[in-house]
Amino acid sequence: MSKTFYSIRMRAAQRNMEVGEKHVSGGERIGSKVQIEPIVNQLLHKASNHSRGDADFIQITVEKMSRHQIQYLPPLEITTVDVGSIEKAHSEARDLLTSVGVSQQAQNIAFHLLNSSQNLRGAIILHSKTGLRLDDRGIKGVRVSRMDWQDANVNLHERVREALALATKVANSPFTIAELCWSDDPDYVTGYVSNRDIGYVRISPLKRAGSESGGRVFFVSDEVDLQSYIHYLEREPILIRGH
Ligand code: PML
Repeated sequence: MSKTFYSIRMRAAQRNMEVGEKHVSGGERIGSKVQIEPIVNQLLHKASNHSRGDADFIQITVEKMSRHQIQYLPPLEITTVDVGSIEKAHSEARDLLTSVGVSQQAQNIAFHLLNSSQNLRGAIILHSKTGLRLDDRGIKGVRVSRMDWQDANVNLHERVREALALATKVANSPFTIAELCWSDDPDYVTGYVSNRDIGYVRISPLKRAGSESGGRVFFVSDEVDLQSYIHYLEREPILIRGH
């Protein structure tokens, strides 16, 4: 009999009657039955200790999955580029995006969106040439879900571990040209550009400390089948193995 796995995910927010909901934190894990409790505790801890503020709404979902559905992937290769200024970091990120075929126009739109978004729960999908936004999810965006490391003890900082698993899943789709991300956490200024050829290139500082702007943009090819792309990102389980 095959082992059962569970998707365990968390979302935390502040609820403000006047301005609506402020996204605080999210988390994605996959585990076996005995791992559910420690994973729920870890996600609860993450939701309750975030520099975007105190959550007054925390939702944790535990959902059974079949092992047969799981696809296993090796992680993208990590490189780190530490430059002295935000200007140089943006220029480095733009050079990488250009090298993989993202147009200047799409880059301009992506940088503008990430600089001005302070409340994006999921990712924005942009056409890599025209820069047109293709998803219709508004500030909710598309939340990449159902991915984790096979070995929870992988020797990486929690934030890098989570972002690398997500970037590896995104890069694995044939429709992804590249991803650009920086955190909306005011205490964290490192971000990355990634895809299957360049790997996961960490770049710092992509924003000024104290800013709550940030999020993720996925640049996609002309051939994208949006429905199956979003289904893959949101629903198809991926475990990352080896590092
Ligand atoms: C996030 O935490 O919201 C995204 C983190 C991106 C960068 C992670 C890293 O340092 O590699």
